[in-house]
Amino acid sequence: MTASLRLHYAPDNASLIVRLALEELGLPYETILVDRSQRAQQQPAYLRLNPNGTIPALATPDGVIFETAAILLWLADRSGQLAPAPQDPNRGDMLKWLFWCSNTLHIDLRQSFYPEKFIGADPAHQHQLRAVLRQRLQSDLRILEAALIETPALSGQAQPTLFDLYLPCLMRWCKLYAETPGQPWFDITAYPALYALCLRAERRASTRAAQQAEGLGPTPFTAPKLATPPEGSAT
Ligand SMILES: N[C@@H](CCC(=O)N[C@@H](CS)C(=O)NCC(=O)O)C(=O)O
Repeated sequence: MTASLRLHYAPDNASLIVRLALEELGLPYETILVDRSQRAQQQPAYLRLNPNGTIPALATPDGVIFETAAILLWLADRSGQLAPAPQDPNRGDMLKWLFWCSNTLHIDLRQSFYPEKFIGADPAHQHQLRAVLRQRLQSDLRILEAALIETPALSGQAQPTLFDLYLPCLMRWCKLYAETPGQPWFDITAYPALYALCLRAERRASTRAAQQAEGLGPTPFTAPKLATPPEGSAT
């Protein structure tokens, strides 16, 4: 039988967050590799799915959904899991932090991964942008840590929320891709609530499935190493 959900993914890309959600929900799905070594995300076949050329895209019976946060919200609403329902008093907190993760933290990270897309090819300009982003990311992390302390329901102890899936991946990428060689600035243990959330994530079966499928290594969120995936490449 063909699964009705098809995740267009590349290892250790934002599609990892969606994989974790699909695993957590126990939904059957297929994965289709977007071969970044061939820049498949910019080829016409993929651009027909997601005209932005960004990974992930999730093909569903309702059509293709792109944007990680939109996919997470769609899955949460359809399943009745991972997030408060529309009438729940906690819904507003979930929405505001989900949009913040996607519009602020994820975007600040994305700019530090691909400075050339935002400031051009000049290495001096890129260096300057990265320095600004480092400050921004440190501020983002302080804001996020405070939010997790002030609003504990954002994270689920027994039942994970979508933040328990989204945030560990963002923390992984802070360490792996937002630091410049020889200039470490990110220490997850400086943010105890975020650290605890990442430790919980590493104990879940959904993480084990993703570790295996994408070669994420033994401590993918608290002490990440570059992925060694069985297929495809992260960049
Ligand atoms: N706003 C997008 C961002 C996704 C994103 O940054 N994807 C990266 C991989 S982690 C990507 O597609 N990079 C390839 C490229 O930009 O060419 C989302 O939330 O889905």
